[in-house]
Amino acid sequence: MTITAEITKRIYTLREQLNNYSHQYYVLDDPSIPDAEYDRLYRELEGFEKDYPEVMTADSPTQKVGAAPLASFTQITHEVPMLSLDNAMNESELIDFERKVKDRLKGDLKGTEQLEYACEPKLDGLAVSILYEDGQLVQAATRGDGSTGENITLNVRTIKNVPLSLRGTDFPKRLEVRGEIYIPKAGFEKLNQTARENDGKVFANPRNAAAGSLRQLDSRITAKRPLELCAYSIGVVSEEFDLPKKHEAILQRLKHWGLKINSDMAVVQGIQACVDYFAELGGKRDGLDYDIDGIVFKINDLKIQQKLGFVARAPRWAIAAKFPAQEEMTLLEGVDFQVGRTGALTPVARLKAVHVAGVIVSNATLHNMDEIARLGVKVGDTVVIRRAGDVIPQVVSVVMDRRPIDTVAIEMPLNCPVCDSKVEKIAGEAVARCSGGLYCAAQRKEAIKHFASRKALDVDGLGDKLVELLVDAGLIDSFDDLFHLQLEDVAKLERMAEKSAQNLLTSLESAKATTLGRFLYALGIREVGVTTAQNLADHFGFLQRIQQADEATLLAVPDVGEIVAKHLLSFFAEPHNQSIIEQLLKVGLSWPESEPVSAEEIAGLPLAGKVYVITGSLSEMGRDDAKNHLQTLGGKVTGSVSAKTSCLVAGEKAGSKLTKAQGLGIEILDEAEFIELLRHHGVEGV
Ligand code: I6G
Repeated sequence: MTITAEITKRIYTLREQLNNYSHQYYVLDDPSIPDAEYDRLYRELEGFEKDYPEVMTADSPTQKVGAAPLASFTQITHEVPMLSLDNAMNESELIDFERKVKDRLKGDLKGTEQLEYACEPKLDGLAVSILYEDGQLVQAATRGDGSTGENITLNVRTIKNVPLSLRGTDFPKRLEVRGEIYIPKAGFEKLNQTARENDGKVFANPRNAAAGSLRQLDSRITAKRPLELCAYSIGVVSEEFDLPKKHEAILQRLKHWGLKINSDMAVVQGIQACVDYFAELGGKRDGLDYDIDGIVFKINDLKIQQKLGFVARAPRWAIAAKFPAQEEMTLLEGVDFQVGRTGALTPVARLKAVHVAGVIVSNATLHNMDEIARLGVKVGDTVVIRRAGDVIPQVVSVVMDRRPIDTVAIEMPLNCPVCDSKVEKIAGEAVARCSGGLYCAAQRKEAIKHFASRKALDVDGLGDKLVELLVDAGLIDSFDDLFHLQLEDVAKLERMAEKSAQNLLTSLESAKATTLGRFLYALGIREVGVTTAQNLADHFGFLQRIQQADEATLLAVPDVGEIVAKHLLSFFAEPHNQSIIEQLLKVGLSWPESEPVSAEEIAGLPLAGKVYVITGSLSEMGRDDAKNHLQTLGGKVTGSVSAKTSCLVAGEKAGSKLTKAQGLGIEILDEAEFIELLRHHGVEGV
């Protein structure tokens, strides 16, 4: 086929558009078109390039899919060595850094002058060098030993936010961009989740995942990994090129040429402001989208940088202030098996206490026996513990070269460690369960905690600790016992004053007036969460109808599939459960009964057919209340933004869902507009 001028023009337009959209999405975090539109344009370009291979260029947006595997990586010598940074492990070392800088600059500084610093989060990834010639990406290398690195050009070319050609025309003939390649937390979780499901390689942390992904000889594998680049400096630059005179201005220039820089960076005056920035970002560390291990502070003025120069392999004008490590090594002293509400036995590592990220850790989860097999861990091993954010500390690997000869294999007990009932494992399921049901004190405690929890009966003042005390004191065995508690018995409990005991009894009395949805959820039927319980309540209206429903009738309820139906049927068929329900009704639990809402009625509601997502924090009501109001008006509420979402309710500090909704052109309501919508449809008290 011969190509026409019109098609050639279209190909160039498509490339430019796709590069622009990709830049908006990956670099500016501000997409302007839905993903589906991007995919359509991409496929159109792909089609043309297939029909007219002669128009293919190395920088086409379609060239990010990887190439045939290499036999090995070649070596690249860095024209300008890639340095490392000195570290400051605490505030006084940071203050000391400035003192040394000022000493060296003596005479060059006016007495009162504050030094200006650029502050950048130090991402936990891999340092790389990317060389552009005439605006085209021609080479990428790892840092290696600082003088020589590995040629990873084919891999870096597949990274979505690394431009294959620089934007604009005002770039130097040769430009070496330096930065960190990393995997954001969300991408890391997804990558490991998929690996677990497919028996693939599970990575210990985002840094290892980034390193493993970047050091693939087959760049088609790299192309599938959620890698990103954050640029933080430059190396080689054509001599004749006039660069800005401040580090921060250079970063802005890199951004202008299409490279992502850190949006949390700041410029501050004086070292005390650096200390404050360190504390502020430290406070936000767990909430960031990416892992950081510290903050890099750089003298912002390049002339001063030049005066200070280098020592050994590190610049004198920069320092990395480190946060406490999120990983530490310690000894696995034993493994206990914890019994959950549904009887699932979770292996918990008992560790020699160790400080991790500022907290003493002596327990960590081992998830299940499959995870223990995957780690190859035994009691007596030295293990690596990771504690990131609010999540439970995890055992991420075994230090094999520290393994003593007398380690002991970890085995699932045959009987429940709490009630001695048999432990059962269903083929194909990763978890093993205690078969004791509510006979098992551990399951009883967890079941009662769930029964009293906020989304269930919401018994004010009945927290986890108190439930444990009540069960251990033999005062409660089942849900209904809660409603027979006597003031004098409760008041005798450890740290329970008579007033608190009275408050508890009052809360229990008020909790008796509930809703059918809450009651169903409180029963703790497997796989029946808040939404399914509410759907069952809406669909059937009366408890008795749910108890008597057969499989086909249950399957007609939204959200109820075969597994949930099976759990419901076996729960209501169990005489013990029937008796619990009877007892609860006898002690006075009640809810307003209503005829089920028919499909016609739902279709007639004002928000019928609309799908809402709620994000961020609302100041006037809880998310559950917001959700209930929308559902009462016939709207559906889901957890994630997609093309099916009709409207996003965005409270304070809305994050990625808001960005995605904006990109998809979805209607967005702030809290005031949302309340207005509810009032407009007659919702009272908002
Ligand atoms: O390893 C590094 C991480 C981050 C750096 C760095 C950085 O700036 C934000 N900057 C320099 C100059 C060096 N390494 C050598």
